[in-house]
Amino acid sequence: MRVIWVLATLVVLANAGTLKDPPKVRYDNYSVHRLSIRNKIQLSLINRLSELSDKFNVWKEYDEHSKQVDIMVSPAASRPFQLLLKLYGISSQLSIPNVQKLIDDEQVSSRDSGTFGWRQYHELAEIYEWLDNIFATYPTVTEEFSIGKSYEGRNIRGIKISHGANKPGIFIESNIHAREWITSATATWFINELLTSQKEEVRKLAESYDWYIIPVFNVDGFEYSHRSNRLWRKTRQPHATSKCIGVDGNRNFDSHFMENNGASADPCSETYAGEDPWSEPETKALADYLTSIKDKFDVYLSFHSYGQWLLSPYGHTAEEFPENYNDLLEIGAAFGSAIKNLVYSTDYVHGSTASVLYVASGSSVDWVFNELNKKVAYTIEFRDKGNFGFVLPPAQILANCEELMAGMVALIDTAHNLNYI
Ligand code: 0X9
Ligand code: ZN
Repeated sequence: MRVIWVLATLVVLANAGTLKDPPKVRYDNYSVHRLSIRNKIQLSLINRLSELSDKFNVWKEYDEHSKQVDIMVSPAASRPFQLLLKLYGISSQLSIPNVQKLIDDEQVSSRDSGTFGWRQYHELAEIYEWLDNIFATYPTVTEEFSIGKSYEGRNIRGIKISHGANKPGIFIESNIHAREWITSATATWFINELLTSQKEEVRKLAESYDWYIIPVFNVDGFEYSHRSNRLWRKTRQPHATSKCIGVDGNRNFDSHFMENNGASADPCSETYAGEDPWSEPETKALADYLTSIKDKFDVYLSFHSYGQWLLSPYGHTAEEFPENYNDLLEIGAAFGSAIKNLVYSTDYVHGSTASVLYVASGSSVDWVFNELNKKVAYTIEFRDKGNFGFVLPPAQILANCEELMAGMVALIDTAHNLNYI
């Protein structure tokens, strides 16, 4: 009897295992194209394509600056896609011939032996284990915090680094978009630098401010992007009325929610705003936490990829600009030139989200700027310009980190000189 019981349990567990870990989505011969858009007709065709069919996926929406769109096309749709481009006179460049190859290369690249490092991307469990180690190693200057739990019940953890009570604070939120793995890789590296670097400018950053950093905000989506679908962006809460899952966390904040087409009402869209602001437990938890510490920080940064942009408010309109926009531009220029001066000569473009990129409503940065009145708030879109997109090779993690540090030193310095922090 007992043997049967044990066998039955094993069968159930085995099935549960397969249910939990379905095979990973594959992107064999999916290609990414950079399209140059010259008029509204061309743009609406491209936007319709991605709405109508899952054979197309926009990686980077049209922006006024480059007038380009990055779109991923399934192999089955490749020929009709080429015909449509010809018909509508859209010029295009192939930027990634086979997305699966990039995903495979990302996995086989040299693994750090045993220890946590920045030559590879890590899963959530590894990042949390590393965080535990950090708290144990630096108990006097670090403090653990948790903003609450995700839809699937994971802890959304953060670290506070402080060298004395009540210094001006800087808050970093990272990996709200699941597939943007470079963001948590950079956030963890940055935490490590604040704690270990001997460079004078880094020590000054670390010791003059209180740092609040959430390396992986969209924990469910991040886990899903590792286990099932490398290109997952949204949260993981299902909807009552649609088979599609999740919300774009960066459209779910209660600031100009859904305004000016800056988000989608379609649950299957990558920029679905959710039925209401705060429909996602994650965004609600972050807003509550930020509100509870609103007197403790002056600068808010949200890490994203890709495109090499430093984006300030507003996201919801390109017609208006914040009162302190000139200061935001000055800080942005300092960030950009610090990065440009490094050996990689990487170009970052800065400006308001809606004027240089596209209208994006209900983002975390705009909510913090408008509702918590934090007047230095930026989205940072890390490397690259489209040759790798979200699947930035692990060999580039450290270069991106270096760029972030140079940009951060300049950003905080300039914000300090302008009396914001
Ligand atoms: O669309 C977004 O949410 C961000 N770009 S991404 O390609 N990483 O998805 C831009 C966010 C812009 N920020 C504000 N609206 N403030
Ligand atoms: Zn993003």
